[in-house]
Parts: sequence; C-alpha cells; structure tokens
Amino acid sequence: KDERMKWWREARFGMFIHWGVYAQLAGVYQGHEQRRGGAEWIMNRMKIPVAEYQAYAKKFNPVKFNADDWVKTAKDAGMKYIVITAKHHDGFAMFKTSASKWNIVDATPYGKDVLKPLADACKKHGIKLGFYYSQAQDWNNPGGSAARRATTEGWDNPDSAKIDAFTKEHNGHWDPAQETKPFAKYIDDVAVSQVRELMTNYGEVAVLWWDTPTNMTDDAASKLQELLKLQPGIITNDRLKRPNFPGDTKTPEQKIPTQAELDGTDWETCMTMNGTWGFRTSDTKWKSTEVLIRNLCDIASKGGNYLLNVGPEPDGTFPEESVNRLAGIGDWMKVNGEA
Ligand code: FUL
Repeated sequence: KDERMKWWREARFGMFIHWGVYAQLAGVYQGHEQRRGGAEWIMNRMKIPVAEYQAYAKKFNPVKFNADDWVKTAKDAGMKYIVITAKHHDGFAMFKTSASKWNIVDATPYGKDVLKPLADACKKHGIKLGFYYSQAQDWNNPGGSAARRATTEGWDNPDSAKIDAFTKEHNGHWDPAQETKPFAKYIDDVAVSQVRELMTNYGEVAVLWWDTPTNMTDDAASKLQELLKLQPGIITNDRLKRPNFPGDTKTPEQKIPTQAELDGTDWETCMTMNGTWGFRTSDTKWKSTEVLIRNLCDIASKGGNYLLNVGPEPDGTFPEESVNRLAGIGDWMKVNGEA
C-alpha cells in the first residue's frame, strides 16, 4: 500500500471537477432558484421529472471545452492530480458507454467523450487523473437510488406536499420512471458495466472516488471493488459502502480536520471555492485566494491533501473567478511551493 500511496502522499494538492448536465441549469429551474444544496443536486432538490431533465442534455454543447487548457490551469496552480465526475448522482455519463444512452456521446449535440481528451492531456502534462463515480445514487438510470430530500427544502413548488408524500412511499424517488428496475439490476447493468469501461478505456486511472452509498449492499460493493483490480495502482476513498469498505483515504468534506481528529489514515479534504460543486450562476460567495492558500498550508502541514473544486460552465470553460484564484495560488506556489 505504501508504494501505491507514494505519489498521492506527496501530491498535497489536486483539482476536483464537477461537470455535467446540471451545469446547463446552473441552479435555476423554471425561473426558480434552487434553495439548498449544490447546483449538481438540482434534479433531486427541485424534483425535476426524468424526461424534463433529460431534455436539458439536448442543449448541452460545450464547444469551448479544451482539455489541454484545463490541465495546464491545474498544473500552473501547483496541482498534481485531477478527479472529475465521470458520473454524478444525475447518472449522466461524461464518457462513451454502452451501458446506457444517458451519456454525453448519445444524448447531447456535442456528441464527444470528454474523459478521453482529458486523459490524454493529463498524460502529456504529467498530471494524474482520477474518476468520481456515483455508484449508488442515479436519478436517471432506472433502479438507481435517490437520497430523500423534501421539496420544501428546495423551492416553493405548489405540488410539494404531494411530491413529498410520493418520495416517502418510493424510497426517495419522485418519478415512476426511476423505479422500473430493482437496484441490484441497476448495479449490474449500469454501475458495474460503466466502472469496467472506466477502468479499461482511459489508460492509467489514479483514483476512483466513490460517493454517497445510499442503499448500497455489500454484494454490490464487492462487485465494484473487484473491478478495481483492472488498475493495480488505483487509490480509492471511503465512500463505497460503510463500514466494510474503508478504501484508502478518508474524505472530510468542506472542512479541515483538527490535529486531534487525525488517526493516521490518509485523508483528503474536498472543498468548493464558493458554495456549490456544480456551476451555479448566482453563487458569488467566493473564498479569497488568501483563504485558499491558508487552507492548503493548514492541510499540508497536517499531512493531508487538498482537493479543490472547479465547476465548469456549460460551454466547457472554467468560471473566471476560479481561474483567477488558481492563478493566484500558482503565483504563491512558485515562490513557496516545493517544486
Ligand atoms: C457529496 C455529493 O452529494 C456532492 O454533490 C459532491 O459531489 C460532494 C463532493 O460529495 O456527498
């Protein structure tokens, strides 16, 4: 394990990227602002019907996406690795997959896999690439699970009471289309197939970042974990299924542990620069460059890694605020960083 963890322990600083169809909505549905949660949660928080959400993919056309630019931006900031959402809770695959039509190649006018050019650019620039994969929650592929959130937490939908009663009866689902398959079948048909594709088609994969084990079973977790053998050097986190699948790293979210909280396990703080993971137009609560640098120092001094998020815009560019902050961190790193 020590050998496998070597680069990661030295890395200290990485880029998290949350990108998908939700960037198209950017925190607004039918003129209403989403009230709670990250903008990547908009489908669940505002209980958008499956067919309606899928229609947004037809507008998703990130023609300004340039993998080389992204990787250079990360590298210039002093980051050593990138973890991108291959599939978030909305189930949308940002890659070519034969397991579901709900993917960037088949469902958007853009029609191209974005992980492939990113993998190539990372290789070219010496940056490690990891994939975030929402293994349990999947709000579009039938059988995927859905964490229960009341609509009243989200917005003043006139049908809130009715919808909330429905989600209670239907294990968090709000659209009958989400329930046409059992969870175990979703795992076999979609999650297992797609993780196999991710482990096979993109060269070296440095990290598999699982998330939110809603409804996960040990059986499902075992199948997914088994696939990681396809990437002998891969590092995984602690979110596949608790408590039997601890992975390699702990994942404090939006917080930095105190010295007393550390127990010797490798850890990585993931954090947003504003308040959302997915791009949101109205979120202007940006942390200052100085705060971000202080966080990085605090984390590095305690032996952890800092996975700092960027939520790209629907056109495929990084928000200007993120770019400016990353450049500022890069300037500081050139003077104070190790190499
Ligand atoms: C959370 C997710 O639900 C968020 O959307 C985000 O991906 C964050 C890193 O993990 O648990």
